[in-house]
Amino acid sequence: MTKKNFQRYTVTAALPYANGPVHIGHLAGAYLPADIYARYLRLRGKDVLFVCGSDEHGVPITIRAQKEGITPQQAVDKYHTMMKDSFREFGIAFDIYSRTSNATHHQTASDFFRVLYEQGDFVEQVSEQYYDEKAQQFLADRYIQGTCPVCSFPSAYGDQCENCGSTLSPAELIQPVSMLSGEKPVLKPTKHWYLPLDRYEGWLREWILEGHTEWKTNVYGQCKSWIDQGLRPRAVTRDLDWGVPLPLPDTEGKVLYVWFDAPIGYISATKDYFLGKNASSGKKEPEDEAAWEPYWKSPDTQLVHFVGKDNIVFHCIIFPVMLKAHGDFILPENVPANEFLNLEGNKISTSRNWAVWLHEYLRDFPGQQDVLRYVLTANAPETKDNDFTWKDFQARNNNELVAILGNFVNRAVVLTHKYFGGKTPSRGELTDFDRETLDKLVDFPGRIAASLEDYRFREALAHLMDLARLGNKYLADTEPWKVIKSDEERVATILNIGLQISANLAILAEPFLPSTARKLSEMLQLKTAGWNATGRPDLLPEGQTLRPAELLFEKIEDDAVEAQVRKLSDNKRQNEMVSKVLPPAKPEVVFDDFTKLDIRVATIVAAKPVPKTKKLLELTLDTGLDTRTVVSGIAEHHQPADIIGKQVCLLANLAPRDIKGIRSQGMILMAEDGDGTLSFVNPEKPIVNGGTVS
Ligand code: B3M
Ligand code: ZN
Repeated sequence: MTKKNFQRYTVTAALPYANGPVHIGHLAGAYLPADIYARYLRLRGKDVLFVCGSDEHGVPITIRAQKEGITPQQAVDKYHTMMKDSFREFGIAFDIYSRTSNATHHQTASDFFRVLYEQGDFVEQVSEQYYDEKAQQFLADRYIQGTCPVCSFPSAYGDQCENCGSTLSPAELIQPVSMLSGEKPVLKPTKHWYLPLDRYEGWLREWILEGHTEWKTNVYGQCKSWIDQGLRPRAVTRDLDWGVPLPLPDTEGKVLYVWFDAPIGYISATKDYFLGKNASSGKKEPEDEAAWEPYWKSPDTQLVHFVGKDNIVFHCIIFPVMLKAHGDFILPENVPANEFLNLEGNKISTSRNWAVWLHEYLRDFPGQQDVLRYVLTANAPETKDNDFTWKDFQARNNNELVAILGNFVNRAVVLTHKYFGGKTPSRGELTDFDRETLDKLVDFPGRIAASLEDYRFREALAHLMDLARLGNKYLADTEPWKVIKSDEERVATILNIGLQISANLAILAEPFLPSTARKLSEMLQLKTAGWNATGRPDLLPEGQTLRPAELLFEKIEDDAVEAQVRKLSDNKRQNEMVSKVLPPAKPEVVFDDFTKLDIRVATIVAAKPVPKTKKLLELTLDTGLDTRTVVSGIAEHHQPADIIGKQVCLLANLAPRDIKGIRSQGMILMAEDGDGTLSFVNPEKPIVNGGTVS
């Protein structure tokens, strides 16, 4: 396929769910490559709009809200702000970071659905789905738990077993239970609207498999396998009370499926941008109502979606089918999806807290955002899953950023201050080596650009570092610090060349390391900007004064990265304890079963260890009815002296047992923590001994 010359670019990065903070996997998967690409296009003077926003609908949000005991709106408000801040801190230069719970989006998504509905693009179908009669609600797959049919794990979800990883459907779960009420759900018919993906199979084959053979192999391969397996109609509506309501009569309690509305969020965000709402770049003033349209409708706009690999099918198959069915919109030109980034050999996991959170990184490495941007790009999971390790992070900072890029620029600026009062010296006659070096410089912008335009960001960054290496080697070979003793004019030429290479680096590094590039430009007092100026050896005018030298990067010491590794293993230990101890749910009981238990409040009046045991205490209890002895296995958690006088709950009618020769009459109720420590269950205020618990 010949490359088209596009006038305009719409660059999108996946809308992250507003259900938690952002971690390095997000950054490496979609946001960094998208940002590098958008910054590069801007440097080339292209008309580019870079849009993103929070995905605020769907079950991931309602589950999070439920966990935190807040409303879905409160949850998305909280995480939207947090994510927006993290992206800004890391220099992800969206033109707009919008959100799907806003009015523009609800309107845009409803309209989109209605157009497809009116064109007859959906298939309506009634099916049986689990319903919670107590909560009076249909249950999303994630809201149903039961025993996994594959591995017998007792708390598998309706869509997946987190123990063995099997993909499930709710009907397969053994003894399904509603997570809303704990009741057994019932099957009930419900109507939904389906997008008949199967009807688009021929078109998808032609458009992707024949028309986009240039897509990354991981993306193309996934698309091919989806298409070859045969596509099935996919429901685009859900029974849920959080989302974009269906714009059809008599459909109360139904909303658009989050994966239907979320990609439309890119379009809504574009509209919001031109309406002057939430715009981050402040570039555009509110304009006429149709100003957004060329970015989504004009065939000379290149639409590019940056996503992680779990989002490929939605951006390469489902959303394009929606766009195609609608008819008014352009299709993505490319979806340069990345694979996954692992962390220290394990999959990044939010629930297991195995992650490097951006807000925590900022606290631990203030001002060092570009270091993380560098490491995540140098090690990006572009063609296969990759591993982030703190050792590699440290090594790349110390051996590459500090030792090559930072060292080169610093030498050039420091020596200029030392020998020429900080003024860019004049270039005299060039040696062959000078000419060779400058000839090489000319090639770099084109090489970096070619890699970027093919979405090979690691390679582009490697070229950039090669330019810094070229500069570093040039100074090492020409040794101006020695030559100064005999030939000041020669040193002037050497440093001029060193500074011109530095100035080129200041522009070429901008997409990758924006704050470093800014610092460097200021230090050099570089007035020229723009990609088209690069490659030239005269970006800095002779005689112009530089600012004082400032270190671009600092060494990262062992203890800083060791602390990070320790933090991760602490999280892991904590997590293993919690998941190990929590026993599975017990089978249902009836109220009569419970009333058989005679639970009473009692006071411990005496306590002593049971000889020759580690765990047992012999307790004397005033139960209000009598004074009795109970042997309890709490000696590892409580000292006798500390518990005398405490009120406890006693299972008083438990059949007596002889333990180590002592007759024990009853059992004290204890609550067990995640790490196995035991704590008394006692009334919140003093209660008369013998008071019942029910
Ligand atoms: N929110 C899934 C995710 O965060 C989803 C992406 C939407 S992109 C339109 O990975
Ligand atoms: Zn399982």
